[in-house]
Amino acid sequence: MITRRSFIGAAAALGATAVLPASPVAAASLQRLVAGKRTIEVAGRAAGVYGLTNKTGSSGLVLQPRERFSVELVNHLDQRTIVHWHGQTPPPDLDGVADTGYVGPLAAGEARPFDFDARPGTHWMHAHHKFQDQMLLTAPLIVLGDSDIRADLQEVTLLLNDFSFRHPIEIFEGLTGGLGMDHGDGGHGGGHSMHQMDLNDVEYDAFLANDRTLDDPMVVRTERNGRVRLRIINAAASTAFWIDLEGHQATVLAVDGNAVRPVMGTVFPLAQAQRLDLLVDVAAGALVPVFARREGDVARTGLILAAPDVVVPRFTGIGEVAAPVDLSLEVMLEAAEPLSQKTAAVRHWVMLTGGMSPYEWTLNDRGWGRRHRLKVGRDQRVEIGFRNTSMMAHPMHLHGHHFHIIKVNGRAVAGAMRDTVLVPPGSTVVVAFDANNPGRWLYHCHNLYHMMAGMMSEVIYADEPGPDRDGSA
Ligand SMILES: [Cu+2]
Repeated sequence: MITRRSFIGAAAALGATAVLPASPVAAASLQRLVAGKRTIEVAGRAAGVYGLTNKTGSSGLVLQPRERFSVELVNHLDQRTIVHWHGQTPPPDLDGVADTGYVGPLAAGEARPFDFDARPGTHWMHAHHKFQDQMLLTAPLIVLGDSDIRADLQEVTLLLNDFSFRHPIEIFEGLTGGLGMDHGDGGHGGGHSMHQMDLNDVEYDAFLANDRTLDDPMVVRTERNGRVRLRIINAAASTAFWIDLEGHQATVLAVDGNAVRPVMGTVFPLAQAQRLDLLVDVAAGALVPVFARREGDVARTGLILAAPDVVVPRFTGIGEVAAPVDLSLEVMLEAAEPLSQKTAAVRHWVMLTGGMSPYEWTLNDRGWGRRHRLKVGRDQRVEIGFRNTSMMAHPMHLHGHHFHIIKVNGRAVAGAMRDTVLVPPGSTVVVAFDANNPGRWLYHCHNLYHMMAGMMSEVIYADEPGPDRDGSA
């Protein structure tokens, strides 16, 4: 029997061999990652979805300590795509987006190399093209560090998705007016019941945890008195969850791939695109359900951590109504490696604006076509204040950087380092970062439907020689 310890050791050795070639992009060293179609079963029904599959046939990538991100992305879809390496900080032309104009999307059948220094932590990858996220073109991107190897915890990754049998374009048209909002028949699609107003735009058919629903969940057998590093990724297109361990204590180790000072808890908010690393002890005879409860709804998904020999009961995807996801965890977090104390050289305010009817979501009242770019200077300390004057929460993501949360609703906080922060209705969050990755970078709401309805703009470095085109591909 191969122990986990020896498996990780062997994998690390392979990784070290694989990165030996020193040339920037040596074809032989590239890992192949295929964006393609696949079929999963959801509630007893076959569902045609997309996926990102590595050479071993599993989803996404796990990189060993100090291994480069050296990937050949291959597009096996019958349409164009491009994949963003969410949480990584590569040069702007390798960010996996087409909207900034450095590169176009990959044509059907095209392969493209990506090679850069990997940033450790729990990250993920997802399409940044049209509505392909909603088709499950999402996968984990775990970059291990030396401390992970030393800690020798049992590694478990949990990728969360929202799922509909309807095509996302149909969902979007339902939201933007193709269908009325008052088809109150409890059916699927853009119409929504009153109690969900302003929390959830979309009616889904299921919520998935590693592609499975809670009536047939993944059961992870832990070691005797096992210690698990649970890496949770909210890859859902438009759903925020509460991670709920049903009263079992866990310790927050990291958020968005950045270590924090340990915080204990039993429930944790997780907005779209955010990651949460938990240390979970599974005592002898224990069973720890890891539920992801949709905010404002009874729906839930998740996986089960079970000690050896424990009988696992059946679960259902219906629980109690969950509260709106909030900043209760955010104000308790403190980065293990915060930004230095420094006065900002430039401050920008961004109002999160727009609404449901018409379905238009904007930044400072401007959609993508009329966007105001935020200008920054190389090596400047930058502060951005997000003030949400709309009726829905917006998880705001900045590409190419990680930022420090320094103020929540007017109160200074020590704050975590993140790449995505939730800004609930009526709230203000100020983030700070050092402008150390020159280029033009997207920042946007990570609710896919809000982004596609206009809630996206750019941070652009002064004197950046990059292309100056509109980006409408
Ligand atoms: Cu939004």
